[in-house]
Amino acid sequence: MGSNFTLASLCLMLVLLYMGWGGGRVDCLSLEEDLKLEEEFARLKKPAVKTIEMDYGDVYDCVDFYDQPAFDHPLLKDHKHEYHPMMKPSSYPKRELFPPEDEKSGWRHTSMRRVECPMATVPIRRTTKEEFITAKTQAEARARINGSNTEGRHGLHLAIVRTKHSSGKRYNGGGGWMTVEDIPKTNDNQYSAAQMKIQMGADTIEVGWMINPSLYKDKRPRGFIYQQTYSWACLNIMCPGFVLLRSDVPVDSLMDSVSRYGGPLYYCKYYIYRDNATGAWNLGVGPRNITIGFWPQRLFTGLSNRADYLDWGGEVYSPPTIPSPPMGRGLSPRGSLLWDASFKDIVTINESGENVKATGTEAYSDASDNYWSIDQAVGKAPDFHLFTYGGPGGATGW
Ligand SMILES: *[C@@H]1O[C@H](CO)[C@@H](O)[C@H](O)[C@H]1NC(C)=O
Ligand SMILES: *[C@@H]1O[C@H](CO)[C@@H](O)[C@H](O)[C@H]1NC(C)=O
Ligand SMILES: *[C@@H]1O[C@H](CO)[C@@H](O)[C@H](O)[C@H]1NC(C)=O
Ligand SMILES: CC(=O)N[C@H]1CO[C@H](CO)[C@@H](O)[C@@H]1O
Repeated sequence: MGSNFTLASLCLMLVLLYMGWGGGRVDCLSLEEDLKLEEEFARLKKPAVKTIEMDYGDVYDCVDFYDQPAFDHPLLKDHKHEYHPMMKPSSYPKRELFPPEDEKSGWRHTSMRRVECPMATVPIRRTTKEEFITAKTQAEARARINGSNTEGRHGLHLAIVRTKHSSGKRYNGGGGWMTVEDIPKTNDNQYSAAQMKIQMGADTIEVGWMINPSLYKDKRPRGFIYQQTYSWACLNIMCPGFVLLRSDVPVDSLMDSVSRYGGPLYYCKYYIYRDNATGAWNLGVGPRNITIGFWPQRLFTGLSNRADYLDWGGEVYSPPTIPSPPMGRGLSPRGSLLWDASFKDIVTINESGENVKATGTEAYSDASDNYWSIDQAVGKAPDFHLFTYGGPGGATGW
């Protein structure tokens, strides 16, 4: 459809996407809403210094650091010269707990595809308007839930390990290793993901990988980020806020290797930590925790300080009338690293900025006929705090 995408086709698409959301709430976009969407989509187009086509089909525009979408944010646009592409976190969390990669243990780090953009530019994946609408619809469903409370109209389900609100603890972030899985039964308009989330009040940051055929036109896992504040909720960098730093690591990298039954297991590592000097939330990925960017403190009200909630685990989305997709390995977990999708070495960063194994957590699923998580709690090296999760899916309704 591309540029001759009409109002009528947009309406039809939204009716299809929102089908069953009842009450005639979102039957069709008003002209005003369509103009707003058109404007948001147009704003994402940035002048490219160079364009790179990947062998698997994704196209990246290398955009000058100062032209990136982050700086369209009303709270950032007058401050962009406080930021520069060579920025580094002012400090890192203390007490490295992460085990070194160990071939003998049967798990390996998945490779994340790099993009060779020139220095001082950042890679931004080109999206079509249909992909933009898909991502927006999914982000809006995501924004309807608060923490792990999925009550209400959404089509989103979780099987996670979470911190308890009642603990009263405050966190400077968290991290963990998550297996990367192949989930071929994820259909159009659905996604199946593994994620880590931090939250305070309405502000949420989520990172991980997802299989999302309508967004990526294939069923391969890619990294993702999600941000939610009182004014925005979006996937990746489809709304302003996240400042990309690296010219070679996009937020939505393709992950080449997926885990197999009986091994080898492929993991990716994610890390979100609050910079003590600037209040920004840094995103680190990979075995050497490369900082790929950050969310500046100015964006947030809740997360302008520390987080009070974290969770890790599987997340799926489906329009509520369509049975939800499988999660993890697509079977109920047995509590075995070889047979289940898993997270290992989940950590929180405590108030003094030190990595600690996540303690006082609980397993939770909102659709306990379809998805489960088994929290094996705090253990020894090399897995530390481990849990497994997954399920065949098939949930419909809210
Ligand atoms: C989300 O839930 C938490 C804990 O129950 C609560 O403190 C917070 O205000 C809620 N946030 C929103 C936006 O409803
Ligand atoms: C953070 O963790 C370290 C290491 O376990 C501990 O020594 C320190 O007291 C903790 N800080 C807080 C505020 O709990
Ligand atoms: C933040 O920095 C201050 C001053 O350098 C230091 O005293 C404090 O321990 C740091 N806090 C964290 C969480 O790193
Ligand atoms: C946990 C953590 O952040 N570890 C390392 C991340 O990378 C920096 C820079 O390479 C190290 O100094 C940290 O120890």
